[in-house]
Amino acid sequence: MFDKVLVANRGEIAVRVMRACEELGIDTVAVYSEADKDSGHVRYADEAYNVGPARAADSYLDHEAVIDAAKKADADAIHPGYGFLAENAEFAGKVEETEGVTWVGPSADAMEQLGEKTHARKTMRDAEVPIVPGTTDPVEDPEEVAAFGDEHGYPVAIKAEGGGGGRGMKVVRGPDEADDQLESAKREGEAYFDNDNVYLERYLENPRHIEVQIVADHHGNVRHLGERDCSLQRRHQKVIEEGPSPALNDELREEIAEAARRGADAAGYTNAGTFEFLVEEDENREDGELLGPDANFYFLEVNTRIQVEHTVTEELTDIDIVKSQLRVAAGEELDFSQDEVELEGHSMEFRINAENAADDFAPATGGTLVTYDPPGGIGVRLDDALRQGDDLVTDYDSMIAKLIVHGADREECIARSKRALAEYDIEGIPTIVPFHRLMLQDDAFVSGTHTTKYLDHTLDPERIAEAQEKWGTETDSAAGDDEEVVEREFTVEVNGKRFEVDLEERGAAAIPAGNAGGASGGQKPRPAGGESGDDSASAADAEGQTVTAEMQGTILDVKVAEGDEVSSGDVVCVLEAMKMENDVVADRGGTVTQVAVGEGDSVDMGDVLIVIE
Ligand code: MV4
Repeated sequence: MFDKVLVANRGEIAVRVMRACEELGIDTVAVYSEADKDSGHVRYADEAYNVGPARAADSYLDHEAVIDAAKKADADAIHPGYGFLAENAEFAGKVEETEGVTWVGPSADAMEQLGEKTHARKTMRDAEVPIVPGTTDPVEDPEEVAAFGDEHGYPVAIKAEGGGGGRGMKVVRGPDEADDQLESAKREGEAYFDNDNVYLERYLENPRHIEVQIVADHHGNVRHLGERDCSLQRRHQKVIEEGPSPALNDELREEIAEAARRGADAAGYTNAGTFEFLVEEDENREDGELLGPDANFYFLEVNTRIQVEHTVTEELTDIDIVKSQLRVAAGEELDFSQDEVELEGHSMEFRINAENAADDFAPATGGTLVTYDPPGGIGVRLDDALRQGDDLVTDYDSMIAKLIVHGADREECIARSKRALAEYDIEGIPTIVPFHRLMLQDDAFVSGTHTTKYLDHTLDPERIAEAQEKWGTETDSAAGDDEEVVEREFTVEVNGKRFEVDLEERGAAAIPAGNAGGASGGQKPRPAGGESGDDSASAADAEGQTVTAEMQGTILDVKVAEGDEVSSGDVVCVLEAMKMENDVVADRGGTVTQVAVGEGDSVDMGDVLIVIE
């Protein structure tokens, strides 16, 4: 086994990996950026190395800086966690070539081959793992897209060969869209994966998202650890994951898991990985009825890393997947057979994101954890890296913690989750705890009939606003008024009984947070004239309707000019953010009176792009 492991990551997953190391008697090395000098993963590690400035490209993604830190620390392995360098075959290859340092993950070769989606589809087809009907070779010509649509019907998905996780996928609903969508998919593929090859699949309208956890060693042992249901997603971001899936019967469950095991075997896969599938939902499925072996399931892609939601599987199987990764990388043989993998009870993971769900899940722009008092008790696990008093680091993703709940069955798991989320006390930053509490009393989620379309297309946003009002600790942006609201909590005793009293005062001067009364924390107001720029486009005021950037990114294209008439729903510009091209649309019609951005400009979240009167 290794003596010292460098964890090339931050936040909860870095701490998660270090915890496994600690239990195996392995010393831990953290790397950190300037923004993370005081972060939890740095405090947890035995030693820590600064790898550069806040910008991830200059620190956590800097191959040489990370490998240099491993050499300086004399670490004998690098664990990448998820995100950052985890699925970067080039980096894995560099680690493999570094004398004395082992890559904790699949081989660079396997990562590269499975990362090329057409190659992965061929491998799976040959291993008799069902793939979505489509092409296994790249398409070049819009005619081919239309021909495929004619033959197999619309919609057709165009996907980038190097893509995955929702990046580089375009949907074609009719022959007239083939041209534009093909071009856009190729452009995204070129921009993000240096590869403009794209392929086709039949687009499934309303699938469930099921994924199977795999672990495999270097001695030919491949095990599956059952499935997770990740259908509850918002704009390709998972929010709650659970296992076993509430929609599958045992026969179908076994078929999908065994297909994944077969696929991993055929690909010569090692270490931990996840096989993603789409399962076609049956529109006429009754409450309590499950999808059976007649349901269609299709392989989508392999995630060649430990995933955020691996914890769900750990709770069900009692197998520490991170320890398995370390053991396999060190050359040990897996010490359990497939028969010994038993799934017990039901588990759910709730991602605790510092976002305001009522404001379109806007990430917090700063703040301090004035109160951080997480739940505990039977069946409750918390993976996090923050403690009370910490400042929120907003340079990376918004997930600050994961709450993982285990129960004897789904019903107990739901009741326990409600209890745990009600106990979770966080003040100073917004979180999506209220949203999770809403889901636990939502008919579609509780009955397990939700699909990947549910959050983006079906759930009424008004209900999220109500949940935020009821359970949120926020008082400012969620309330939708600009007036300063000061809240104080008092405890009063009347006739020997305690009462908690909340007082609200509107228009009063703010009182500092963190006092004995525990002022309710909200999203920090954006600094006037500050870097996060609500007001950086100064000409935009209450007169016109402003179209603002939903996220930080780069303007790829501006579709309107001053004086143009637009209608509600018209695309006014294209914003590249989070590695995707996003159409920015006018939500009201009118005349464009100002175009505040040009092609190539970088914009921050909240910046004004266009003004319409
Ligand atoms: C699809 C699909 C429907 N049909 N492919 C999105 C993420 C990427 N891994 C693949 N994705 C999809 N591929 C075909 N042929 C629908 C999705 C999809 C989706 C998949 C899983 C979970 C959530 C999703 C949300 C929208 C679209």
